[in-house]
Amino acid sequence: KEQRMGWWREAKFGMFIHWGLYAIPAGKWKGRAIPGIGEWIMKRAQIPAGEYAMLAREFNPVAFDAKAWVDAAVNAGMKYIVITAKHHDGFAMYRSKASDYNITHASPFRRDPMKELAEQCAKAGLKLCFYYSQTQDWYEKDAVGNDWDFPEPSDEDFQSYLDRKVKPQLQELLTGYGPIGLIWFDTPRSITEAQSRELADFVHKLQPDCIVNGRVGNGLGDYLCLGDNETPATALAADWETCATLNHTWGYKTDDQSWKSPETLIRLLSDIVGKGGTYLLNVGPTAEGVIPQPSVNVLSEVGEWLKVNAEA
Ligand code: FUL
Repeated sequence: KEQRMGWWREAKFGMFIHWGLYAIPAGKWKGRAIPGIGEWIMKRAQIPAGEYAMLAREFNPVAFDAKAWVDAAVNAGMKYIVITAKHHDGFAMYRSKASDYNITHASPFRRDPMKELAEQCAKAGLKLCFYYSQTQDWYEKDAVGNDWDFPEPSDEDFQSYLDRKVKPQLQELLTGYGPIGLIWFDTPRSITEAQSRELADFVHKLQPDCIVNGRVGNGLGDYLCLGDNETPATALAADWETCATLNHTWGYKTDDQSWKSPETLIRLLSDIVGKGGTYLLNVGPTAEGVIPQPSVNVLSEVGEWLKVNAEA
């Protein structure tokens, strides 16, 4: 564990990227603004899985440029990227053989954005990491979270979803994209201790140097992951991370343009790092594949400040 934590303890500042089908509705469904975080629109508007899946046919982010994203992270002084390989909506944002519900199979785009990001990260010396929603998957009847299409699963159902989708997809992510810095699990919910351990061990077996975050559940992560946008009042003894938004959503929402100022971000970064933590700061690219320009701008101002003020 000490060995795999090395790069992360030095990194201190990373880019979180929430990108998926939810960037198409971008907060609005059938003309109605849906309150709350953008990537939760399927749940908040109780969209039937079959209807939500139709978004895949429209998803064609031709403006996606992996180098531009990596440059934005580097210019901000960030050292790693954590991108949603699969969020709660269940749609895989990479070429997956384990499930057809993925970007190269179900969308006209055909390209594998994770491959392109892996190449650019390797060139720039950034660690590439994957977000993977292990418990909630609103597309799968055997997973947790979609109680409008499917009743909540039994224990056997949930285990079969782990065996059939989660582990095969983790295997793909950990064998097809080079060295992965970290798997960022989320919302453990009802996952058992044995299942959290199974996933953590599975990751470590495939890539011993790959970290697992605290949200794998049951205290089995390599580091502590605080609540969304949470910062502690005082320094913590353990390795810990704050994940946070730039505005008020993770996934892109047209109506949320209230970006934090560079001053606020610099204050937060100094506070977090001063207390021994790591800051994972989110951007939400559009359905065209572009990180909103105001985000790029504030991040580059933070980077300028870091160049002048941070000790090597
Ligand atoms: C949460 C998720 O439910 C959000 O959608 C987001 O991914 C955030 C980082 O973690 O709890």
